[in-house]
Amino acid sequence: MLSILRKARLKDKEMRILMLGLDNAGKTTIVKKILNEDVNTVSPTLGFIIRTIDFNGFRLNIWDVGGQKTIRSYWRNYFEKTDALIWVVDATDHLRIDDCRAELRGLLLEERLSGSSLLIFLNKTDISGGMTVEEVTDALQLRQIHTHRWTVFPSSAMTGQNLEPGLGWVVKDVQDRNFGFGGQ
Ligand code: G3D
Repeated sequence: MLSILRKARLKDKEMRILMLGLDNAGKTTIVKKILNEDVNTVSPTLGFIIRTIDFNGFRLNIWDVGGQKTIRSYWRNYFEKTDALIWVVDATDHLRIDDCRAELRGLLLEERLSGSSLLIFLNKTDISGGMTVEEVTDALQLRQIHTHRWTVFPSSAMTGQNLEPGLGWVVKDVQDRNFGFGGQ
């Protein structure tokens, strides 16, 4: 049933994308950069923000939900009908990478997210000394994920590096999953 609804929505050229990650990873800044807004004026997201982006012929409804520890238990309220999960990792946050792995692992066990594509933005790569894609792939044990199609894009919300290619991957993967290769 859910998959029928999902396909109907895709026919309407709409996708629902949930953007999650630990607080301070850069979620809100990424959305602002994609929308060409000033990235120097972000304040922590306490609730959630929904932003709509027209991209590659699709209307992407991106739900940016705050990541502070105290509000992570509310994430589950946003899972319904999610086409893709964008998990944002702060490449410079070595200290919380285990926390980051645990939160991601918990999310992937959620049944309501089972049909979603997983894009990982390894963000803040404009800052030197951050973790590499290889290091984060190991630290988050991504190769053990067989329940979701996933990929990692190194990104920067400051320079805009890889933000559009990342969204491009999401849109294509959601289409392919729902309609088979070359979906329409
Ligand atoms: P969140 O929505 O995940 O909680 P924010 O994170 O978007 O609020 O970003 C948290 C801080 O990281 C912000 O700095 C923001 O400017 C910074 N930031 C986000 N993405 C990048 C990036 O790619 N590169 C760099 N260098 N900084 C980034 P402040 O100083 O406002 O806390």
